[in-house]
Amino acid sequence: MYWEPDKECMDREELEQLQLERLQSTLNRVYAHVPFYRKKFDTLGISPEEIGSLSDLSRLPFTTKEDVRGNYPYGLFAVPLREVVRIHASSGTTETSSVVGYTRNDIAMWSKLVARILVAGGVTKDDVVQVSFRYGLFTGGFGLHYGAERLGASVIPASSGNTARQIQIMKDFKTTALVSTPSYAMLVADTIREIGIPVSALSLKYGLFGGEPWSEKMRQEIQDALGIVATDNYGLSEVIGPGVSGECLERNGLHINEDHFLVEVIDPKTLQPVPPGRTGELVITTLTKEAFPMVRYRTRDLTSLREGDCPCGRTGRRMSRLAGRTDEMLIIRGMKVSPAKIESLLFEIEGNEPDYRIVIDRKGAMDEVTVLVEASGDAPFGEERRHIGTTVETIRKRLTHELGVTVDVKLVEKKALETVDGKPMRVIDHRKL
Ligand code: DLL
Repeated sequence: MYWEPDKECMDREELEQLQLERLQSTLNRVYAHVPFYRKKFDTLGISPEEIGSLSDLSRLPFTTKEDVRGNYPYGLFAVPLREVVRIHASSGTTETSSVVGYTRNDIAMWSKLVARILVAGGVTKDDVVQVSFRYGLFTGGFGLHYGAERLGASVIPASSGNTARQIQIMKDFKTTALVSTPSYAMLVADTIREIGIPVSALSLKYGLFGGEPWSEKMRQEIQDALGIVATDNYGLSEVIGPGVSGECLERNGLHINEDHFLVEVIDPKTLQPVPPGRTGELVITTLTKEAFPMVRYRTRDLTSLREGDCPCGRTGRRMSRLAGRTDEMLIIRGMKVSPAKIESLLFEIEGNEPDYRIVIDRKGAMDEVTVLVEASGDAPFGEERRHIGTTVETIRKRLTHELGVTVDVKLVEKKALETVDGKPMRVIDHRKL
């Protein structure tokens, strides 16, 4: 089953011709409307007209997360705000987040690509789809919602949280497909077990999960506990949100929507392309986006391109499930949290940099974050005990507010945080992902 068979099963040569045309129009668009790109191209002495083949792409500069942040909030938009009908942002509420915009055409295209992914994962218009991604600035909720609606399924915008109620809805409304982060699906599975509802009382058939890494073992657990077929789908705000790639029911790699995204996999050190099958950093160029086009965006996500055809008949190349990231970005309950951000917040609060450690645990299905902060002699941590409670509370509130995830803060004795080879262990992740 396909959503757009003519596009999803396109002949390779025809696809590459389409990609080239779309690449050229994207380059013209950014050169004309985004000073950041124009400056970069001019500095390198490249004009969009010179890009005459897909292999010329490697002459263009990369775009990084820092570039996006540096242009906060609207600097990389290629259309005036009056043409933007939706704004999303990656995790974080300050200038450290990426703000992205969509025109009406972008929303239509996005919905279509998400519909493709839902269909690849087994969903049809006869399904009742419960979207348990957060609705808000995060692209997960609205992205999947619009895609499922476009497909014609009956969509329940459950959003995340209140799991017992979600399960009640699932049972009463006869939900057939659950769409969420894999960790939320685990929580649903655990809660069902706790409440004592037999899986046979539910109508679930499919689960479409993404937004964070998850293992094959976790897939197996979710499938067994919920009696569903679970597929993985991938995307990121800077490129569009969900809808970049997704598994079909064969579950042997994620089909990339290559008529809308040009992908490269590079060695993050040499920045040279790596051959298919080899793991490297995924780099994406958008081909049809109007409001927020991206040229050679370094995703920091590690994957490899798969060789060979997929029995499902789709010709879009497949990428392997993610093998991690090149940076230290932590994904906690689907929220992206950077240790560097925690460090700079501690610095801001304290005026000097305390020793700290970030500890992540998974209790049941939920991620829990604790920041251990070392008391120092001169900073407020070292002051009398009565001040300590206030300091800890200040840090806890500030981190929770800025990071968008609840953080527990504990003060530890001076020099209590042991080191390895003299190096601090900043992050300890006890989750087995
Ligand atoms: O997480 C978009 C999304 C929402 C994708 C819902 C799929 C489903 P961001 O918040 O910008 O956007 O985070 C993007 O999340 O660079 C990856 O590191 C990670 N990520 C997303 N999907 C997967 C996945 C959304 N299937 C960042 N497996 C990306 C592993 C994933 N990591």
